[in-house]
Amino acid sequence: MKLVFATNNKHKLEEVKTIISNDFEILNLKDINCFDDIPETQDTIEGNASQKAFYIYENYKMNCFADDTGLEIDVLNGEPGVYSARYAGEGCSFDDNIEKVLKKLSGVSNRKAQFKTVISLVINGKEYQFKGIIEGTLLKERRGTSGFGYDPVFLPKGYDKTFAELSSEEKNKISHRGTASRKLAEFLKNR
Ligand code: ITT
Repeated sequence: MKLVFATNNKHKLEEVKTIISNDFEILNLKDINCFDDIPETQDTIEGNASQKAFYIYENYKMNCFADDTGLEIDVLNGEPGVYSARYAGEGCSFDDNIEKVLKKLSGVSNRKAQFKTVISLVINGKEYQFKGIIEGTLLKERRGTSGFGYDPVFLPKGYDKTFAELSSEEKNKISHRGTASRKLAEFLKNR
C-alpha cells in the first residue's frame, strides 16, 4: 500500500521510514509533486497534524499521514509548543530557535520540558491519531551534532547524553516520534 508522509522535514522522514514496515511504500511530498506550503494554522499539535494529513488526502486523493511535533517547556506554560518550528520568527533556523529558548531560560533552574508528537493518519477519509511523549530537561549549552531542531539542548530523562549525542537508532528507541511511529506501524500491521 502507498502512503504519503506529508512532511518537508527530511530528518523526520528518515526517522519514520526506519520504523514503518517495508509492506508500505512511503512517498514524500516531492514524489507526489506537491510543493505547496501546507497550512498549519491550528492552535494545537493534534489540530495541525490533522490539518496537514487531510490537506494531502483532499487535494491529492491519497492516503496519508502527517506528524506535528512541539517542544513544551514547563516554566513557559508549554511554549513553544505548536510554534516550535518558527519560535524565533518566520524563516528562522534551528539554531535561532535554540538561542531563543536558552535566553528565555537564562537564570531559570526548572528546566523541565517534553517533546510531544502527534501523527495523524487519514485512510479512505477516516482519521486515526497516535501520540508519543518524551520528558527531559534543557541544558544551558548545546551538546552533540546529530539529529535536528532542539536536539543539542534536550537531555532525555534518565540519560546523560542529549538527543544530538545519541545515534539515530538510540534516539528512535525512546523519542516522541519513535513512540508515535511504532504505534502507527502496529496499527498498519494489524489492519
Ligand atoms: P513538517 O511540518 O514539514 O513536518 P517541520 O520541521 O515544520 O516539518 P513541525 O511543524 O512538527 O515540523 O515543527 C516542529 C519543530 O520542532 C521542528 O522544526 C523542530 O525545530 C522541532 N522538532 C521536531 N521534532 C524534533 C526532534 O525530534 N528533535 C528536536 N527538535 C524537533
